[in-house]
Amino acid sequence: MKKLFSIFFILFFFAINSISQPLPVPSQGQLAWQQLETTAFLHFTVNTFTDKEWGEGNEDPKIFNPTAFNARKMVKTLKDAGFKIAIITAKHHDGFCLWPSKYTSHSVKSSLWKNGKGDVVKEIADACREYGIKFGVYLSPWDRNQPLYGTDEYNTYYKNQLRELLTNYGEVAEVWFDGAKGKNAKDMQYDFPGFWKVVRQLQPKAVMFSDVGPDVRWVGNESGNAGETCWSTITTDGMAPGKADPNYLNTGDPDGKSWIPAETDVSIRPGWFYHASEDDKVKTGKQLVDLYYQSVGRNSLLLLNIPPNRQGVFSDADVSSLKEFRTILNETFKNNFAAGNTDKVLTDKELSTYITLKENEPLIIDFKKTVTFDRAMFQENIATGQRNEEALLEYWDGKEWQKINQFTTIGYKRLLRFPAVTASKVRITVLKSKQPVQLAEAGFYKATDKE
Ligand code: FUL
Repeated sequence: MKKLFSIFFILFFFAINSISQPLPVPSQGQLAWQQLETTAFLHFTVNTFTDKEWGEGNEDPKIFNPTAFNARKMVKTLKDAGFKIAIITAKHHDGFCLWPSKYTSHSVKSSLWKNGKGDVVKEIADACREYGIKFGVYLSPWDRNQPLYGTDEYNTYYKNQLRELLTNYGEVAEVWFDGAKGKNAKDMQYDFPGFWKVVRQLQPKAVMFSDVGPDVRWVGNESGNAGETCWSTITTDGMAPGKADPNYLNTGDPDGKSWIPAETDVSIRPGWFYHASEDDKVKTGKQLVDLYYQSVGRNSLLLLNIPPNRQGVFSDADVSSLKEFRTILNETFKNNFAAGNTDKVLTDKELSTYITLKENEPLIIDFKKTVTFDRAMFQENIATGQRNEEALLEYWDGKEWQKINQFTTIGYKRLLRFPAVTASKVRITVLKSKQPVQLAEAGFYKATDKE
């Protein structure tokens, strides 16, 4: 009887464990954000005029004087290059505000630019609306100018500034909370829960970035590299902005309790701010395309920084790299060989329509003719969570299946690059997954010669 009971108990234990646990899923806002793919950062402040990366906080506001500031021109360049948000450094670590804040005189209102009547944040926000891209703000918690810094009143000052930015400039799609702080900076306990509450109240649709969310997380480096394995889930227990393991953030955690996808921030130049000495170090269009594969192609989102120069526009080298970047992407992904040759849900560009793939039950895609391709793309219906852990892509050589690539996570998007293969069919096999994979999209492409 005792033995029977133990057997029953063991069977019961396995049965319970095989029932799938609910996976973390994205909010509507996170889901929409992920699909933006390419977003832009604009680092602009007194540093642009002092040639520094981190200002000291004691800069004379008069030095901020772009000679030909043109928000519309910059935003149009971003729009044409396919960027979906522009995030402006409303205030960087030096404390200088690009908008005329009521709470400090250390801002554009004390500058020579437009005789102190200008507002960079407003001009960027208006241009974004005009060209139909989203608008976001970066407001550095670390402030080297504000005398209140280090006291609890600074939290009030910071929230007041957030309120200005989130009430006076229309819809804000993303708010960036930077965890960076110098080693010798004063001690300061930031009221992050309070900051986040202000955002939720005033801009409920905005996603909030910090190292550890609450909505989107840092990818763990500034070189534009999401992990080859990249989960949109992490567990944030014991972590805070500025206090998280970059390696953990880079790959995420298959068993993470919260959906907090990775954002890959990287600059088109070595520095975040404009320096004339880096005019010949602007990444080429091809290098930007590599960044796209390493971020968007690894279940992340590319946040590319293009710093305005001292005139207040993008430099020519940056603009031509952006154009080359978009041309290459458009040409490479123009023609999907799977279109018309497979269940149409896989090429309808809808994440919510999918084919369910169980482990070791391959899906064959027959191109119905011989084609040559060197890029593959997969997407999961992430609305129900991220599921694929390991998959295999093969092609039919006329006699047997040959391996093209074995890879790990898919998530929102996985892009694979491999030496050109000529074949008439491929098959994809999920080898390991948290739950059956809802494969929403599949694509096979031949990269343009420009890539
Ligand atoms: C970092 C900052 O210290 C850099 O200056 C830059 O703003 C980058 C995006 O974040 O933490």
